[in-house]
Amino acid sequence: MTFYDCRFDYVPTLGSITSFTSVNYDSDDIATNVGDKASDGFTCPATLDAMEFSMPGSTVKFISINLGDTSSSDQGLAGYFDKFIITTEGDATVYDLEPVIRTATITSPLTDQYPGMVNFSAYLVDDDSDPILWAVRQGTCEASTSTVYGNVDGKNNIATINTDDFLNQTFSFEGDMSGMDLGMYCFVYNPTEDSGEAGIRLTQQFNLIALPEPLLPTTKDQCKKGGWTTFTSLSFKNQGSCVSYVVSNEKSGKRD
Ligand SMILES: [Ca+2]
Ligand SMILES: [Ca+2]
Repeated sequence: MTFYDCRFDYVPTLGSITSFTSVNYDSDDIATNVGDKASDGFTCPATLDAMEFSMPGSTVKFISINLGDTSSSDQGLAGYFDKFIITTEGDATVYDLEPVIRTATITSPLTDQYPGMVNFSAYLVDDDSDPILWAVRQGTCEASTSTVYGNVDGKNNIATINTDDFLNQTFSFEGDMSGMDLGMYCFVYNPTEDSGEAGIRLTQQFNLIALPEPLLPTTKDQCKKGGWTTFTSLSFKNQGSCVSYVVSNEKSGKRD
């Protein structure tokens, strides 16, 4: 293994400094500079194409794109890359160097939640993965107070975070809120910042509200025409058991 046998440098002549300039290099273009490993007894040709003749089966090991001047052969080179395209026979690969706009979004919870398991979800778009600080707080979005879940303020709840795709770094936590006081809560999703990054701290307020009262039948008619199936909290076996329920309730009502 060697770093390289022949290295072909292509240095663009200066284009405009106020707009982007397109530069094309073909494999039969004479390289600006050829790095030739001295000790191997092989003299590198002037073009990539010629490698196929002087050393059949040669391959391109890697392509490196440098910005700014690094040696006397590329002095004065200044600029930035917008995009580069590598074309082989019938195949073009585009590397478009748009900057990633760092954003985040909370996707759950909804504004109203019933006591029970509540899902907290969000995602971060970035060019790397940043540690996430998060909390669920009672009655406030303010830091350091009334935290019921999170990885701050002495809480150590573990959320499921997937950073495989930097552009969609997902966050999810299931919190059991049964038995908690009803009222306003706040989910805070706060990715930490690398130096130079704009701050992100998202909050989502939501209300923990009481479960709706179960519907109960009060007349025999409500049991008929399949009506008995709608009273799911009582799980009637059939219309008859629904009717019996109404009748027995009526009787007990009269006794009162
Ligand atoms: Ca970052
Ligand atoms: Ca932040």
